Amino acid sequence: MTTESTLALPVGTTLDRFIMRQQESFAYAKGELSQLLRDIALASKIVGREINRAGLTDITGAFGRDNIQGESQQKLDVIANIRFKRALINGGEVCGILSEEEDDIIQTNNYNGKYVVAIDPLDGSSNIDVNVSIGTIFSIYRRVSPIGTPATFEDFMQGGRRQAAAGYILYGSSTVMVYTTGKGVNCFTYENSLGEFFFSNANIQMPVTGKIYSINDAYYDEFAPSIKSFIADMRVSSGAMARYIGSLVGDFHRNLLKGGIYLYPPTQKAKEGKLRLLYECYPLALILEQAGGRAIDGTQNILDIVPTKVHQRCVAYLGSKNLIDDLEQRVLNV
Ligand code: AHM
Ligand code: MG
Repeated sequence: MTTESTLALPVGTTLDRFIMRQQESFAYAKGELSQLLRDIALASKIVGREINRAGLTDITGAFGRDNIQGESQQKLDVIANIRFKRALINGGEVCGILSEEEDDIIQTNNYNGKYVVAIDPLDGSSNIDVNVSIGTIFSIYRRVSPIGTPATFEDFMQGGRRQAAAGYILYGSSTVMVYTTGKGVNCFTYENSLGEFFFSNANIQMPVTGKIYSINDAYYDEFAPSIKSFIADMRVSSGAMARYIGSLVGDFHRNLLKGGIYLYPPTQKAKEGKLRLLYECYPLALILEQAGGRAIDGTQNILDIVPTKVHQRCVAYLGSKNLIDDLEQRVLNV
């Protein structure tokens, strides 16, 4: 569903104006969420600039420390984390942040901030040093803790359906920001010389089916028979294409526009899946639902998963409706 004011906005409208106009369609909106989205866009411009000149400065490679997930942090992971935190703290709308890069909830000391943000500041770490697309993924909630107090664990444990907004930034052949506030999915493309995001794809609808499947084939032997049979059938279907960048945002964005499915089943190493629920799967699941696609963990809609941990992992099948319906039948009928 897209509001009339959104529909009336032409391609080429700046992100700031779009956000302002969209705000008018929410009764009683005071502009805090709008400001928060602008803060995220600002940080993404700064991170995008750092990424673009990464090879010229000493910011590629490992930082020399592991994050909470036991994964090696890259220097750009750390820089992106600092940039997003700074923008969100200075912006003042957020009382707490959950970042993939930090163990605990980050208190911003903005006790009057009405929102919390869960974020993967730079996703696709293995692609950072080789000029391949990477991204930022974010999820926004209205806090449930009282205004005037620090953010709480419960603020982040509300579940996917209570997201106030969700989105991602893809630093690819061009930089795009895609987000939803629950009224459709819109995409904005960054114009480098002007330093602005411009409205480029209105009310994105995912094709109901597709030819693309995206999965790390190296784990094939570890997959359950239902997943293997799905992949086997995809391979022999007419026009099928395997496409896997290894950057979730890039794989997701391509499939969103062209139709297809992204799969990260359980593996021996990642028995609960690899992707993170709060700042990878929930936001992409909301975008999919808004765009007519589906996101499941095999047995349920990802948005219905009840969270228990801030860095919880999740099995993820994200894609076009018909492909997910097919996969779901196979998984459920074993
Ligand atoms: P990260 O958050 O450490 O970057 O890991 C998430 C990434 C996703 O972007 C990508 O889809 C997936 O991990 C790739 O995993 P694998 O290399 O196991 O295929
Ligand atoms: Mg990630």
